[in-house]
Amino acid sequence: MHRAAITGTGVFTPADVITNAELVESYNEYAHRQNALHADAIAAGEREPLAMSSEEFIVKASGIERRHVMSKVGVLDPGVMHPLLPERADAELSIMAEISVKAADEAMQKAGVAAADIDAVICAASNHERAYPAIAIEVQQALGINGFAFDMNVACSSATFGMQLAADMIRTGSVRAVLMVNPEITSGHLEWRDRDCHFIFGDVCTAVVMQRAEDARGGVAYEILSTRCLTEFSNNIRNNNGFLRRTREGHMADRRDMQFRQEGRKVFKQVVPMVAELMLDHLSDEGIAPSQLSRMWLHQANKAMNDMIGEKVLGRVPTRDEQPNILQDYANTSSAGSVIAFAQHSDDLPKDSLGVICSFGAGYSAGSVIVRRM
Ligand code: CO8
Repeated sequence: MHRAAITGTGVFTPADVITNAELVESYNEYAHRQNALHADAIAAGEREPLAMSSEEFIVKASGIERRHVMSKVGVLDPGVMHPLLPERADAELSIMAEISVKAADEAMQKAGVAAADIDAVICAASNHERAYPAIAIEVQQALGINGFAFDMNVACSSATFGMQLAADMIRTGSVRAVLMVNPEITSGHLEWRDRDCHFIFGDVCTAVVMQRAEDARGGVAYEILSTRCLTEFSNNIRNNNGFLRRTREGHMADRRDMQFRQEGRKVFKQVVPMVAELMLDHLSDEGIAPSQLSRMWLHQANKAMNDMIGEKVLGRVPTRDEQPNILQDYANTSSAGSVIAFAQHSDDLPKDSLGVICSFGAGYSAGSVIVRRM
């Protein structure tokens, strides 16, 4: 058996930024227009008026201050309320592959590896822009990587599940090195017209190079000591869009359930204990006391949620150094969130420091990856 290690990370951050102020202004204008359009039905008591959104609520409920998106123009246009991304010809690099290549370039450069050193590409994300061919195979071709590639989707836990897969393949010897990319264009499936969730998500792409520990070339590297994945079915986070859509009567209409929807309160209450228990059991089974952890890189959905999980795991409120958040700048970037936190806050820890990368989300799904600085 070989030892597996994370040897490089990359983050592609889209240039467009939407502040809470901009978001709330456009949503409220949309709500005013809808209320004016349906004024008679509202006056007759046949329809509820849309309530206004507020910056104060967003920051207090989530900790999110801004988000990056691939294109802000359509999102902020009260007459559109979704991103507008030009269609690309089949011969062009697709948008998910393009941002994957950008993040991968950084991760491979940090790891000091060339395309010839990689044996497999995994594209792990919440949604893929088409059914096939796999985005991962397109990335493989664009980067000139040999071997094989495939897409996988476990929503917000895609990256940690991808790490488990890659680590297992490296340990057993079927590959020497894996490139995982997490292109999350969440703006495409977020319902920007719903004030309960319009502030939650942002776009990004992360990439992680994983290799045999003995192949690490001296940059920042973390050995993957152990991984654990968990799923438990729940309809509390759901999106009904899919390839059977046109087969179902009425499904081509503008339906709310074709975008992301959730019971946010229920998710909060059910997922916090599930994740804390997963992390504590995982650490205990590996003989690691929570007090030995130098850092936790958690999924970036909600600041209060992370505070509660961190407190349950450590038995006290973690410091910002022990549990860094990036969600204030990126919002929830689904599977990429814990990887951004790791990429931006892992250079400074001394050799032998222990940490956990942990994600959680739709499914429900949760993944815990225990790492040690090499
Ligand atoms: N402005 C002002 N008021 C608002 C707004 C708003 N924008 N939105 C809601 N309110 C009101 C509500 O109507 C409610 O009013 P009232 O008390 O009168 O009923 C009040 O504010 C409180 O609302 P909530 O109870 O909903 O507020 P919470 O404190 O629970 O906060 C959150 C809402 C932030 C959604 C919180 O519940 C949360 O973060 N929950 C966990 C969410 C989570 O982690 N989800 C994981 C999903 S991510 C995932 O798995 C990936 C899926 C795939 C990617 C999809 C890409 C798009």
